[in-house]
Amino acid sequence: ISLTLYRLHAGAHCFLFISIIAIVCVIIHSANGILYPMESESRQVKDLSGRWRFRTDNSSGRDTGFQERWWERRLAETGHVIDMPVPASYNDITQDKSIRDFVGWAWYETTFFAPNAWNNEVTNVWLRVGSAHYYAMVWLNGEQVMEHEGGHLPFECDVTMSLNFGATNRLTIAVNNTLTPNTLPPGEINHYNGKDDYPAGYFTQEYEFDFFNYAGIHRPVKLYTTPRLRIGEIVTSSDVTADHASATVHYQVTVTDSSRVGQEMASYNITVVLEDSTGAIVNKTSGGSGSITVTQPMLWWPVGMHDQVGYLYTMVVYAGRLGLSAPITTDVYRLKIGIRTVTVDQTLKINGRPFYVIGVGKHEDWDVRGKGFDWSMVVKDFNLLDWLGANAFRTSHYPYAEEIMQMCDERGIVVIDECPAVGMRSANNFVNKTLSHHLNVIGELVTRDRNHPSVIMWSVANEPSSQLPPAAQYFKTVLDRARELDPTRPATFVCNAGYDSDLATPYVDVVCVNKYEGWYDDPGHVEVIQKRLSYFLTQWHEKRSKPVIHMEWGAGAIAGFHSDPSLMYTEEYLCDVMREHFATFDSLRTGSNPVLAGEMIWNFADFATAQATTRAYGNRKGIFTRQRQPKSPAFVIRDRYRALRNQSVAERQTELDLIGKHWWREVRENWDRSL
Ligand code: GCB
Repeated sequence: ISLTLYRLHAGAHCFLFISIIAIVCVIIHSANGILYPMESESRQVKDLSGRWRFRTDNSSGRDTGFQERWWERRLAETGHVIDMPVPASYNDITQDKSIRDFVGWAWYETTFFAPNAWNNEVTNVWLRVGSAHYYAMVWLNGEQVMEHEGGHLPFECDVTMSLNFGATNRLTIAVNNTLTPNTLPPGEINHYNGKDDYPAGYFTQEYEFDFFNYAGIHRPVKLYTTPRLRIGEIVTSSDVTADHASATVHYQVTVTDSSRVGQEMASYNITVVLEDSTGAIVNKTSGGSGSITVTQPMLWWPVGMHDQVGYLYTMVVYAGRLGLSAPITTDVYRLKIGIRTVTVDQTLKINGRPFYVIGVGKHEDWDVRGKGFDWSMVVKDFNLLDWLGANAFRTSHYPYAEEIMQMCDERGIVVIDECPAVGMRSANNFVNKTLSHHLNVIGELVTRDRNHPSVIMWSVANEPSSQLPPAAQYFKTVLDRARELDPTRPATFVCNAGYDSDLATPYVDVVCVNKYEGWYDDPGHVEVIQKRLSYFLTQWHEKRSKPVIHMEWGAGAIAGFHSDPSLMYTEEYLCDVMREHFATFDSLRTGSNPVLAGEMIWNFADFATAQATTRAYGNRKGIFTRQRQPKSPAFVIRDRYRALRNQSVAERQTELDLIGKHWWREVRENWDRSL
């Protein structure tokens, strides 16, 4: 029995929740291993997505659910429940404004059947929540099994001991979307107590980031089985020789054995087989860590750099116990990997070749489902990226669903993978409490995504007030942590402090900057864009001597608003802003020491924000509407991105031709010599 003091809000009128919770099973939501649930000979997956039961706790302290211990009985017995899809944000599902704008604990419940076949000596059953925003507590059959802070990242635990096998099980999840100065992203609750002109008990949640704080269970909740002796974590990386003739895949496998805690690794047998995309075996080895040599490897290339993009191998890992005569395999896991390198010198390089980013800033944001994972929307977005000719996006401003990362691997879309540290605009965000959570989040993010070849860089934050003195040490610490956890990728944060005032970019590997020339700067004056933007980007480059990516630029354009000559908010205005930016980018991306390593327009599509006088039904900087229809600027950017993409394919072809000629000359010379 443990006493959990649960403090949710900073400030004098914080909600203080006291709950006595019996914790029977060990709570595991470790950064040590959180492999995506995959089926195999030894693993089964059961998806609990669907229609769950739901209610918000509308009590003034939002604590009735804890006082009345709602997890101990059917949610419907505690009060009125409604249908709620999982995964989805709950905000836009109903016609009820109080649910859309709800702040506090929202309660979810579902029931499922656990097959008797899972009830045996050798099987463990895991419960995994893909993500829930922001703070989640999970009970199975009335028993607390997990809690987790932070949206956008998965958490899981072993629920074998809490399940009713051959019977129905009740799963209760309470989710709280309250943000404080120390959450990521941060926010604040403003109470209006003592203000006689506001209703009694009135409060609002405020935040500095520019997207709606959607809440709920955003990604699928799954049960999956593993043998007691299971593969807990696989870490891979690769080296490629300069001539691309050979590669080495390094791996490390962690095995855990819940039936024999403390067993020496030496008593386990691990076999690693590398298969090509047809399933043919390339090479194999054994042991908990080691490397595999691949001759003439098919490298992982992004869109535009090769005619075969997104090539993936499968690493098949077998783990077992050493038997008396032969090893006994218990667990099998198949991990898709790509062989590629990322390096940064004067510019950003993939497999030793310069890579120029032509991308978009995105959001997980869709009509009705909010930030809820939805295959139709996800596949549509990838088709639009292809239509545009983009080769990259940033997971602005939080980690995206694992399924999205898998599609990036397959489609050769490069990802700059971002932490949910956005809106850190005041000094009280740069304190130890936030820092320790930030370090945890980086751990969870890197652990989840480090095997994705598409991920080429970690972004630890977006637009923090990096001109404030505490930001320097703060960001040095988080950037170092990212590089320590993953020495194979560069790390950065996205900066909008001035080149003469920022204190934290000395610690990044690539300078990533946001600037809205012609919009927030010099609004309405497209005629100054080229001169001012070129000056700005060149200053950054000279100041830090690192490659620069222009990570956000753009302008609001409301679909259907037109004017010629253009005016702000019309489609034509964004087209004009684009043309001026493109001319500038072209002058800075070429030459022997190019200033620019990439460009990303903000944003891929219109998205929901908090209501504000500066936001007309959300943020309208999308080149697509929120319903994914193109505005006229989408065609302008498509012309550019497709031309750049085809140009790099053509450049690559020239290289191949040269290699071909070179090879033919060598054959001829050898032939001549032998005659
Ligand atoms: C920014 C932010 C992004 C906003 C954008 C805007 O700099 O990084 O989250 O949505 O500006 O449109 O204001």
